[in-house]
Amino acid sequence: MEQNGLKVAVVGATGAVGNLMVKVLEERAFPVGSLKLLASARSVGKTLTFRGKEVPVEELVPGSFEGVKLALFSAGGSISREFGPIAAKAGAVVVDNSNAFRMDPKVPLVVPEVNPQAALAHSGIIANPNCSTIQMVVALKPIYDAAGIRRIVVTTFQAVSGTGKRAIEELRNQISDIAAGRQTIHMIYPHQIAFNCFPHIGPFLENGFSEEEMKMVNETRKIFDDPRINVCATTVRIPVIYGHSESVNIETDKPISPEEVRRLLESAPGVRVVDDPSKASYPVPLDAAGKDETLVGRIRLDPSVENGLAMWVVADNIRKGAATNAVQIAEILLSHNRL
Ligand code: 25A
Ligand code: L14
Repeated sequence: MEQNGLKVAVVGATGAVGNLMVKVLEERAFPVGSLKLLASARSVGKTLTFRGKEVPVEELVPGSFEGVKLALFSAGGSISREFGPIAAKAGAVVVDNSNAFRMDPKVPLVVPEVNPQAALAHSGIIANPNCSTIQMVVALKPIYDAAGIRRIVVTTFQAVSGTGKRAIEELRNQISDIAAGRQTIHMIYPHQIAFNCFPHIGPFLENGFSEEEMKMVNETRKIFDDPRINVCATTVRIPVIYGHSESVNIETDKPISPEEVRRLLESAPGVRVVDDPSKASYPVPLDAAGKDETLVGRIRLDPSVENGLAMWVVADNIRKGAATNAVQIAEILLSHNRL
């Protein structure tokens, strides 16, 4: 079975991100020899289609990783903390999509367009950053290299798919309930999300920021390996299913014009510039959904500070923000014969 490829496991395969990981492995022709789909006992009996074949979902147990070379995890932090080290000990390289190991100094935090080399320094576990951080740093990397970045002020407009399948259902159900004149119910979110928005993603911390906001601060510094970058984030949930949008204001060390930024971004990996506002051309989540690129537009000077720039960044949060980024990390290892 494995002579034509590697044994690959997907943990959390029945979830919103895990499902897409399976699809992205197929789309990108990743050399999978055999695929192990793992989830909780609740999902045993389900199957997923991979390369036209039905693959059964198995229960995740400590013995699941025998012979596995690559394990993609997306079943939440507690599962990663418990089973990530077990998979690594069994000889797999773990690419973990949860928050469990991201700030661990021994664990690389990788966005292939920004710090691909960091992936090679792993000791069994590599962390996939938060979706909001990934798309922002993909867009900022060319500017960082050309002019330095000292401060970022970002406001996000985040899709419900980041929270998982049950949040997608909650938004859909509320929309049908409203259309039918029924009362809405909310179980996943603290408020009705249909026809609403709220600045509340993850729990709030003592400093007044939410966990999601502090992920953007800390992960950005780690990925750029630059503790000097100041970040102030406000993260907002909006009633969109796929695709996070971000209003990003930056202060660079050196002056750089919007024209130069546009030129740099036009040749940057993983980026597509969509920036002709007079024709109503700017990134929107419905255009980013289902694609792997980070869309950037509304690039303009911010005259309120020295060396200020403003822009609008949109990407599919469960593709580039999760599944695609994880598979790209595995591709880096593969290209260095490290799998
Ligand atoms: O544990 P945490 O940190 O609080 O977070 C867990 C959450 O992280 C989400 C994930 O959403 C989950 O809700 N998540 C993952 N990656 C993310 C990302 N990048 C992310 N959120 C944001 N950004 P999900 O529903 O898409 O994925 C859940 C997957 O994890 C598997 N899983 C859960 N517990 C497990 C486990 N696998 C192994 N062992 C465990 N103990 C989960 O499998 C799914 O693959 P499942 O079998 O539990 O779920 C199958 C179906 O059941 C639904 N469901 C989930 N939770 C419940 C539920 N139904 C009823 N009650 C529940 N409590 C799922 O919708 C799925 O369809
Ligand atoms: O840390 O609910 O990767 O949208 C990002 C999305 C946490 C949950 C992470 C959401 C997740 C968040």
